[in-house]
Amino acid sequence: MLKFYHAPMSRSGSVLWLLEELQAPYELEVVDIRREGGAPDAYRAVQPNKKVPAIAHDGVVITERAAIAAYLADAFPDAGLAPPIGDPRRGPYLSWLVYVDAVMDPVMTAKGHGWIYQSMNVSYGGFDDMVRHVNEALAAQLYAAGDRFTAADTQLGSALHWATEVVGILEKTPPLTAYLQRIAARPGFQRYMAKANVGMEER
Ligand SMILES: N[C@@H](CCC(=O)N[C@@H](CS)C(=O)NCC(=O)O)C(=O)O
Repeated sequence: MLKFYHAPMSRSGSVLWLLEELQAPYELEVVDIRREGGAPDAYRAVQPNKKVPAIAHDGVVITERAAIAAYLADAFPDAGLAPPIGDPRRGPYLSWLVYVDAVMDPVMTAKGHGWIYQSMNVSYGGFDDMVRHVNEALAAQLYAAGDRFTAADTQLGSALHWATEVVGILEKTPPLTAYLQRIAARPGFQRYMAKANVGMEER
């Protein structure tokens, strides 16, 4: 049994997309993170900071998007979204899967808020370095970890979709445009988009 704690228009969208790619059966619970005071305190038993996403798989709770993505892709290997241990693509796959949350997310948040900082003073570095790295990677290969779509792409694709299409803080260069078109053509992405507003009507 797989339970997915989600809020529409939030970072949990990347996990919703991954679940649709995996075609794993799941039960979706909407968490109202936008009510005054945030999610109910009882939700801390699932996510200590009252954030989404979270999953509970056969009674075990997993939090943090990167961990959830890695966990789910391994838990449902038939979908082929995680290079297995021993596969040379596993290293780049894990690097990208984590880079999105450890570097891209804070860097783009800082950019969005106009925060000024010295990139060498923070673990996540600077915006321009991130932009260069992402563009060079996607100019050289079709997907985050090479020539095949993986769970690193639900991470990377979500971040790029948000940054270019939703908030417009990232320039849509030719490599980024081509990548976004590739992922938008995926049936899993289209199933995700069809469900993207689930929970909005409850507000
Ligand atoms: N590090 C967390 C971040 C998740 C996160 O920032 N979630 C936001 C939604 S975009 C949230 O739930 N915010 C509600 C709150 O802080 O009360 C992860 O990667 O899972």
